[in-house]
Amino acid sequence: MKLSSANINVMVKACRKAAKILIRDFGEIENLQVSLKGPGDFVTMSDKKVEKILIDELLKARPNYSVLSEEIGKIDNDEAYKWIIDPIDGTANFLHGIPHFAISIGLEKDGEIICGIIYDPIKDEMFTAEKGNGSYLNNQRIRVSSRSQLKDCMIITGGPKNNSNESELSLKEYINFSSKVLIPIRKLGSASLDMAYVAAGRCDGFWQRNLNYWDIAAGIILIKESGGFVTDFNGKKEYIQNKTILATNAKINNEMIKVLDS
Ligand code: 2AM
Ligand code: CA
Repeated sequence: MKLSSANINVMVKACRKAAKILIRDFGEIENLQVSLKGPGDFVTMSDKKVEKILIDELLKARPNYSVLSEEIGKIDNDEAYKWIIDPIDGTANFLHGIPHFAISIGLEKDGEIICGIIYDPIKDEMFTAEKGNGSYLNNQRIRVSSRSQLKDCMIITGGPKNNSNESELSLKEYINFSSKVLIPIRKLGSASLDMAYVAAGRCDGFWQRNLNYWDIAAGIILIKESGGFVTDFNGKKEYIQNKTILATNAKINNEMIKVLDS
């Protein structure tokens, strides 16, 4: 059992409150699939409702902190601290009634992520991490896997979106990785959960292009605090500017960079 900081407690509380709405709305999706209009507008509403609860709760506890969130964008307050929020990560899964999506919240201080939580409300899996204090799944310590040979690894990715001008590159990377691993590459549809799964040792490596900061903010600290590496495709720390992210168990980092470079 770990001791959580006040900030993690604030994040968990906000997340659990918002998750109640998310679970209730997910239960409605099945009915809407068969309706003529489909669940599109309903999901957009859901996304906004969840975001509002999260921001209201987080700012109630920390009124001076700034916010960056997928739907509303930026709220500028305190210079040092910023909540980075993705209310539903894995929106397409949610819309199709597939129970694999998450709420993701990161806390940045002076440009560095210091806390993160990723919550899968359907499986009731709460991933939390804090700088210097390790990564946890439902209060149990988690660590990255120890596999050191890429061929034995479970590798995951996401994208490309059909309007991406880097589709060809992404598909080439997919082909290259596919020829190196025995288990076919997984695409689970939620970047934050992909990173949480690497942190928990369920998967060994994750790469993706064109993600936004809110997709990866919480995942970054989870990976670091579970003993993994997070870099861009060049092995540098410019994953936000370069919009390429590689998260691994550390052991296969160099091998994955070589494949991305080939
Ligand atoms: P979302 O559900 O919040 O939109 C699917 O591959 C994952 O990538 C999801 O986490 C999805 O987040 C995210 N994603 C967001 N923007 C993307 C983009 N431009 N290209 C690929 N994936 C994107
Ligand atoms: Ca997202």
